[in-house]
Amino acid sequence: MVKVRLATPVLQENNEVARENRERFRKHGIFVLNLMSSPGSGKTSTLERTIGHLAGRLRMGVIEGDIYTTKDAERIEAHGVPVVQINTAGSCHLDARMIRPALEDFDLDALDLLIVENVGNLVCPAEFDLGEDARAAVLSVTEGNDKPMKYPLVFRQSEAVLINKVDLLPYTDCDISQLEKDLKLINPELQLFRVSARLDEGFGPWIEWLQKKVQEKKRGEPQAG
Ligand SMILES: Nc1nc2c(ncn2[C@@H]2O[C@H](COP(=O)(O)OP(=O)(O)OP(=O)(O)O)[C@@H](O)[C@H]2O)c(=O)[nH]1
Ligand SMILES: [Mg+2]
Repeated sequence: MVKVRLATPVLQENNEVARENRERFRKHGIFVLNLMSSPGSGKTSTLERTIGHLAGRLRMGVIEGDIYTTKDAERIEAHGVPVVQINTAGSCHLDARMIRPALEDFDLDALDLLIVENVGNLVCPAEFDLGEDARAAVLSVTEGNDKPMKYPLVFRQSEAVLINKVDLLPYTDCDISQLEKDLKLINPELQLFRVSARLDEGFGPWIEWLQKKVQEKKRGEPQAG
């Protein structure tokens, strides 16, 4: 019988640091969202629209996870929001140990909401707790209807899914009702939001959901994440 132990210590250590991060967020009353998706679904684009809608309503910060570049962080910085870039130097996901030092660059007392854009990947990020309160996924209608069933973990662990690029629906073979049914089969609790970051459409309910989460966190109500 072959014993395989490799992954356990890595994940165990990650979970310990994630607990420390979570405690730190609790002390400061910050709601933290881990945003995940495959490359190009529209994490940064939906984040930019979210920043626009929340301006003057919530104090927001962003952590950008990217393998090598600072391109996404530059896009966020242009909106005047505090942003910290983490380059994972080849790793396909963020982990809790990468988040911990990045927090030193924020004034945590000046934040209500921290959104972490994870590395574009539909598999690896789902394995690593960062200390967040909730996870959300972006899924664009151009990716194919089979993606929820093929990559269920990220959707099972998310509380919300932004179904993005709905402006492109006429040009795809996406059956959005079936896509939503499949997502609900994987996770009946999922909140689904149809949006177009390109057209800035459909963001109202998403913004309400985020604001509700932030208020719950401020009141010290338990978060599912
Ligand atoms: N038509 C259309 N294009 C979009 C929409 N949202 C994003 N895009 C485009 O999709 C491409 C990828 O968007 P990003 O926001 O950079 O995607 P991302 O998930 O952050 O990508 P990575 O960080 O590389 O994983 C860009 O060319 C966007 O302009 C949308 O709602 N409609
Ligand atoms: Mg991005």
